[in-house]
Amino acid sequence: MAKPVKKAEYLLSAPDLDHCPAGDKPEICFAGRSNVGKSSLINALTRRKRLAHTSNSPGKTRNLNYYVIDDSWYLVDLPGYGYAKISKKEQARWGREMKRYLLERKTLELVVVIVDIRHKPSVLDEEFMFWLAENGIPFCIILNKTDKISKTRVLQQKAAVSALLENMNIEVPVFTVSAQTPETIDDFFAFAMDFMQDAIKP
Ligand SMILES: Nc1nc2c(ncn2[C@@H]2O[C@H](COP(=O)(O)OP(=O)(O)O)[C@@H](O)[C@H]2O)c(=O)[nH]1
Ligand SMILES: [Mg+2]
Repeated sequence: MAKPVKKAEYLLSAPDLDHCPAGDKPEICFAGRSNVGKSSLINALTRRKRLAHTSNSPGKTRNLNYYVIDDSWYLVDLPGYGYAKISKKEQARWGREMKRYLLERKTLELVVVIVDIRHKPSVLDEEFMFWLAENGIPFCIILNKTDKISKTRVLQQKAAVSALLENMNIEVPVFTVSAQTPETIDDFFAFAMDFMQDAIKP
């Protein structure tokens, strides 16, 4: 099992790739629609209550928020996509900035696409997964908020997402978790640490 996170600190908030920290450490980013629980999962993973700001009003996080974990890697909270209440123009600008970050950030090791397990992935989610695969960007999927549905339903939803991925010819791990129960994130964390192992300098 991966060692639990010992130290987690907020570093900075970057409006775009040019304002990200020097690429001196490997990083993992959390992506997904607004309100799926990206910030809550960062708190759960680091066992901190309020490291990342969670919110009931979606679309608030406009920047890439950087956290330094155990002085050795960055965890990045990306702005949520598909938030209807901002203009099309602004959404398009974000889309471009995010794609630039995802394509050009050399130290980005893994993208974590987070989906609310209660709903089937939206067209935006599907397009995003397809785009990542097409561009050879390593990613995995977290289906969050399992506490909101029955165990049977969790399995059904996971199977549905696996079928969707198979249809797109995409082979990536799918984890089912709840930010309310941090232990459910352990499998994902072990996978992520394993994935970054070679990039992390002791
Ligand atoms: N029940 C439950 N609520 C969650 C879970 N994860 C997040 N939430 C709630 O969903 C809302 C959005 O979470 P947040 O982390 O801000 O989502 P973000 O916009 O993706 O960063 C907040 O009210 C959280 O408390 C979960 O696993 N279970
Ligand atoms: Mg957030």
